[in-house]
Amino acid sequence: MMKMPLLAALPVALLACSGNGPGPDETGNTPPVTVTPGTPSPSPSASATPPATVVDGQPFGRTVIADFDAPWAMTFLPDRRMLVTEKDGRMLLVTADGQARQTVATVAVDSAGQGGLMDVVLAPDFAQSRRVYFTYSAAADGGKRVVLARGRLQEANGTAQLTGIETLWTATPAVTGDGHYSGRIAFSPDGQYLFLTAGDRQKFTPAQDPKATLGKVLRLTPDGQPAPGNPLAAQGFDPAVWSYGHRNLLGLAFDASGNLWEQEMGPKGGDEVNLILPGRNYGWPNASNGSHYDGRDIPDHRAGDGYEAPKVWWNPVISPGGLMIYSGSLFPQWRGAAFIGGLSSKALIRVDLNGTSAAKGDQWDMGARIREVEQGPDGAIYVLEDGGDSQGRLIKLTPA
Ligand SMILES: [Ca+2]
Ligand SMILES: [Ca+2]
Repeated sequence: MMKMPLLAALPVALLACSGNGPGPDETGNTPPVTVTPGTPSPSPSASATPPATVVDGQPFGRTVIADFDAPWAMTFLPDRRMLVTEKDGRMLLVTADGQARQTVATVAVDSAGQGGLMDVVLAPDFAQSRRVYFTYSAAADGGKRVVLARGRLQEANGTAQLTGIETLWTATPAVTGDGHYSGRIAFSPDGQYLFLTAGDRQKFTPAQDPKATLGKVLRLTPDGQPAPGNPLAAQGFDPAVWSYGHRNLLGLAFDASGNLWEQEMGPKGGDEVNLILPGRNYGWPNASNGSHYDGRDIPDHRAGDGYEAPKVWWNPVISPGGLMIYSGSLFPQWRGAAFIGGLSSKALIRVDLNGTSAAKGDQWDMGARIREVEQGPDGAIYVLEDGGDSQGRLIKLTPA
């Protein structure tokens, strides 16, 4: 059941053009078009990186740890327990073996469409502060927006609770619609800065608007203020902006050298892995190796167009849902590689990083939409199935 033969896996990759699947999906501006095998892919380009081979679940041994209701993100505590978010607003504290759980917070979220409780990350000083950072979508004047908040994980007599929850930052402006919130968090390796993604909310042009924080990577202090010295503040941008021209950024992670990597969903084609550099413009919606769902072309990334081109891109899309850069010992051959959870592609995807360059690695069929990828304290790779509006499993991957 969990391992699919190669022939069964191929249609999954071909259908990934649709960028969709059951449940809420982050790829589409309009209802997706199902592309049948053999349809020419849009926007062919000589710069295409070669397609990764889709293989079955090898070389992994798989252990199902637990089930959740539409899980979105997870992170490990120092003691190997886990915090897991569910779309409807629950944050759960789960034992390492998955056998016991308790709700530590129920966040008042707007969970329509792609909205809900999203990322969860520990403060760099969690051992002392017990602080937990998280993102969610909420209604506001004028529409909806993504919110960054934090609280303290307090435990007494076997009961854990997230206390003193405070809102730190909200995306502006609030706009209508239920899509492209993004909301991924990554602390800088020195712990001084909190990087956060805010998606274009399916409104396209805010990604190029200096005053909007939509379609941006933000750099904040741990208290949620725009970080001093952000690269575009003097040019009239919102002072929180670190980079811009992004679409739907569902993965953000630093590598061991301190490079910041981001992945985002393209439109019809053109999912991207980007190396995030301060002040740079990544092109959306003016440049993309994909095209609009209604068939209109978007100029591909080209040298000299003024936009940062992706280091790796996919056409057909993989619909990247989560990003982890591996540093463990169980898979020494992949230390330093990026792992991406694929939604429409129902895959785990490896991207090999080498300094500031990247190349496609394997794409393993997982038989389910993968929302989140984490490295465990044991060096195993943990994946969370999206589950759409139903159950998603937490699966531990170890060497076969
Ligand atoms: Ca995570
Ligand atoms: Ca294009």
